[in-house]
Amino acid sequence: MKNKKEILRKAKLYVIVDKDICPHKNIEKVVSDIIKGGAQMIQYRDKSSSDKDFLKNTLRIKKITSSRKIPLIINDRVDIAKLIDAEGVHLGEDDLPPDFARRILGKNKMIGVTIRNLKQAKAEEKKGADYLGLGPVFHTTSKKTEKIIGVSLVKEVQNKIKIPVFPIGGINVENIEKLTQIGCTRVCVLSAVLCSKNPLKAAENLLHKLTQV
Ligand code: TZP
Ligand code: MG
Repeated sequence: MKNKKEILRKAKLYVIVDKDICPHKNIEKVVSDIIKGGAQMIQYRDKSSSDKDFLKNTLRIKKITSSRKIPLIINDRVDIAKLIDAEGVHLGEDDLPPDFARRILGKNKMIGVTIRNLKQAKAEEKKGADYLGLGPVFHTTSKKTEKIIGVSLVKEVQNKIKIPVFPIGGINVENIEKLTQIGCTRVCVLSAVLCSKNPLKAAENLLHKLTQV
């Protein structure tokens, strides 16, 4: 993997591939299409598979992301990320604390953390997170979440935090301009790309909006 800071600095479109939400049968093709569409980071999320299947799925996806030189981030599972030599993990409140994950993965891997407010953002930045996922910005059906944080908080966090902040939650091609208008140059999306009939085109369209900032 290239320098993680450089990858994150350039990353505009980060797409979560959730096995349970994906309507397409061939997940490897979807990953490949999303990358063709311009996604610069892929996260694999899977809340239902057995350990064995989780490992099998991530190994398959890793082959594709590695051949395209796109970082693969594993949701929740630090052990699997370590086993498959993924480029990083994404952790939430109920997962291993990021500083402990760092002991397993080492300093060269990316650790992303979900946060909901500025206080959490500052705390995770200080503790050594590489990037933050901030949301839900808009209404989402992809995750059981508390209240929507709104666009103004994205602006505040973005202005006060040095590491990359990816707004997440309900972002799509219709509302992404609400974020680009406040100077946002990167987003993390799930259903807007994964649940599209044409994930390649959906990724392309979002990336196009982000590159116009
Ligand atoms: N974390 C906060 S909102 C969310 C996650 C994983 C779901 C994002 O999914 P979508 O489909 O882009 O709203
Ligand atoms: Mg989690």
